Amino acid sequence: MAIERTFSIIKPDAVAKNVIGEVVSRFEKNGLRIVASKMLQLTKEQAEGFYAVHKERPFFNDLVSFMISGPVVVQVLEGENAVLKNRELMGATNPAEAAPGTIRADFAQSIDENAVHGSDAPETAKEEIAFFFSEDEICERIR
Ligand code: RTP
Ligand code: MG
Repeated sequence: MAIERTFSIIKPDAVAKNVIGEVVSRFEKNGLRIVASKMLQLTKEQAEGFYAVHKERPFFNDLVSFMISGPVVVQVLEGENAVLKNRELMGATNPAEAAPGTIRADFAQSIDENAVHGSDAPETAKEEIAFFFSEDEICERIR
């Protein structure tokens, strides 16, 4: 299995709850390595651009408002099968349906405020990483 990269956001609700470390710890304990990381306050334009694929959905405006309601942590995670592994660790989009022990089951309130984002495929991971990080902000895997 080749080493893969995925893109993660610790969303404003999880940052406000002071569980950045708990979330990162789930990644690290499950074989994902942080190779890039920064905390930032998204602008409306950034949030709209990042979620452009959902532009026509009824929840789009609420989603953008939520994503700019406070700082987020954006990260690049690296590891075997990183995209799928992160999706498994996050749990279902709606925390009410997320498996016990997943990040969303443990830290999320609702489908709107659901603690984390993770890329849904290697191709989207590439685009999402490039949206937030330049190549020189991503560190080589430590072997
Ligand atoms: P994400 O992109 O944030 O990792 O979440 P996801 O793949 O599990 O869900 P997606 O379908 O891509 O939706 C993106 C985010 O939009 C919000 N959402 N709200 N009210 C709703 O029906 C609804 N559906 C989606 C969620 O915050 C979701 O994470
Ligand atoms: Mg998604």
